Amino acid sequence: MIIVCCRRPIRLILILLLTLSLTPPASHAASVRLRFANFPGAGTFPCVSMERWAAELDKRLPGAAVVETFPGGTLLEAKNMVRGVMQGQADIGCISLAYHPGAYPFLSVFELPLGFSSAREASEVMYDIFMNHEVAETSKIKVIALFSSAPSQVLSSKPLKSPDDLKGFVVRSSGILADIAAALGASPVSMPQSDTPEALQKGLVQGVFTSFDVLKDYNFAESCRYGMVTDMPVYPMIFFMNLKKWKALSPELQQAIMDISREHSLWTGEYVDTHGKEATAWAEETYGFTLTHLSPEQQRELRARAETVVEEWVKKAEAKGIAARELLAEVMAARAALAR
Ligand code: DTR
Repeated sequence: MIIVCCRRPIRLILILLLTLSLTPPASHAASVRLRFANFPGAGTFPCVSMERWAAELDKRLPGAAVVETFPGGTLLEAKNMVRGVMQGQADIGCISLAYHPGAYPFLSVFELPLGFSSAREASEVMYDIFMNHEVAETSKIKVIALFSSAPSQVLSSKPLKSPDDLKGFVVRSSGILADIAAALGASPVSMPQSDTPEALQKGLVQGVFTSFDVLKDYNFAESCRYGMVTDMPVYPMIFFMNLKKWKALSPELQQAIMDISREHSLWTGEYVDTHGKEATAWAEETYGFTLTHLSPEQQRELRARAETVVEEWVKKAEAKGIAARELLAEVMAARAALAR
């Protein structure tokens, strides 16, 4: 505290100088510690995105936050991520919405076969539509980024030559993607991506329904030497914050977080698109990974089978109070506008 009753100005100056020298630099004084939990391993795209988010925030507002990152489920795992962040064990978390069937009736529209050709495109549509709506299902958390994986393909430990080979094929998938796998004739087993390496190793599943990045990042190419290009839906994901922690942040820090939010979401989509291509080339070189490309007719047939899940989604979403048909139309229009 500054003493204002000093008689001599020199003493006042000395006290002022002393006070200033004892006060740490502004950026340190204001530094907030943010613990960011993520469920997959450090090299996977959600974790690359997490590290980049921390770096971008520091560029935007240097020293305002110290972000401690916890990849690989070291602080929270896929299944307890939402509860853990809401209870304050971490300040920020990452989830793949498909691991929580029924919990995100609005955002689950992005798990449907809507023809997204890339994660970049899906992330942009998802981000803009989410930000334009009051979304009830996320009212108890603060969403700070939204993005998706790239379109889903089948990675397999046995050769798959045609859609008929998918019959009875035991494949890891989650959420609506699991329903789609079933509609394609496969036998889906739901589990988070982070549990899949063990399931593949133990032979509990014969393959994975996901994007190509994991061929390299989880070394799935070692056991999955074959792939089928199915171009099925993306998996939507979010970064989200504990709401109380969010509200306690300074307006400047809140602003900085939202300033980087859209650009970072789109960056993540673009990153996983590019990385998926690199991972495929790497798998071909390293393990002789081979891809089956379907004929246009076979692709149409698969798409038609996959689309049978849409009506079911509409019913479920409407039962949860979502204007499902309007939302679907809005997503399709936004996708078409981007593709133009
Ligand atoms: N398969 C989806 C999304 C996904 C794609 N690559 C990764 C890597 C790490 C975690 C998730 C994903 C999923 O399981 O969520």
